[in-house]
Amino acid sequence: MRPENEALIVIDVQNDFCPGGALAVPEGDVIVPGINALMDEFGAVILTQDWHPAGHSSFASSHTDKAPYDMIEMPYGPQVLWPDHCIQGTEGGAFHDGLNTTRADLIIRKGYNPQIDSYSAFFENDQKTPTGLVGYLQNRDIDTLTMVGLATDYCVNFSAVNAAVLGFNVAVRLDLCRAIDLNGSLDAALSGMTGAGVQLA
Ligand code: VGL
Ligand code: ZN
Repeated sequence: MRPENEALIVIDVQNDFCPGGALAVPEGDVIVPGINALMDEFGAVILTQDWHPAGHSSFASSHTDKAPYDMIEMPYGPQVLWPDHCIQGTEGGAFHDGLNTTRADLIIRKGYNPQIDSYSAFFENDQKTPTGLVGYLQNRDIDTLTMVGLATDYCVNFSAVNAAVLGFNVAVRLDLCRAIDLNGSLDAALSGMTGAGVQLA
């Protein structure tokens, strides 16, 4: 069954977030077969792709005297600085080879604005600038979302919380996500998602 009001949103299953990548998430690749299998149960499949220009402001290398995983204050709030990752057009930014991209109805790219990071599939990290995904879902009368992918505590978390606040029914399949887990970020994400009304499955 593929209910037309239900979408599977696959977050950032890209080479740089998998073992061997620039911002490797432990076991990031292990979830790929399960995600492919789950696609059969949804009327819509949407992939997101972290897609940064070289020199992006979220990269530690773009700031003097900063190292990966340091925090800085951006005009829109605190921001973790990352290793260079998911640069537009690179192999690291490409989807994992095993991911079924054929089934995708829409691929939404994010993080292309040099000045603002974008963890969420819905809004950039200023929590204001839209990616366009809300309009797409509303136009297709999709009201129920299941999220899977990388990383549980960053892009999945921000996408799920934004979706719940926007009024979508949202579930996260934790068995098909993997986390970065930086300074307690996974526990914070799990309680944040629960508090926002996201179903953790
Ligand atoms: C992500 C850090 C930086 C993610 C993306 O996909 O969770 N994390 N860019
Ligand atoms: Zn990124």
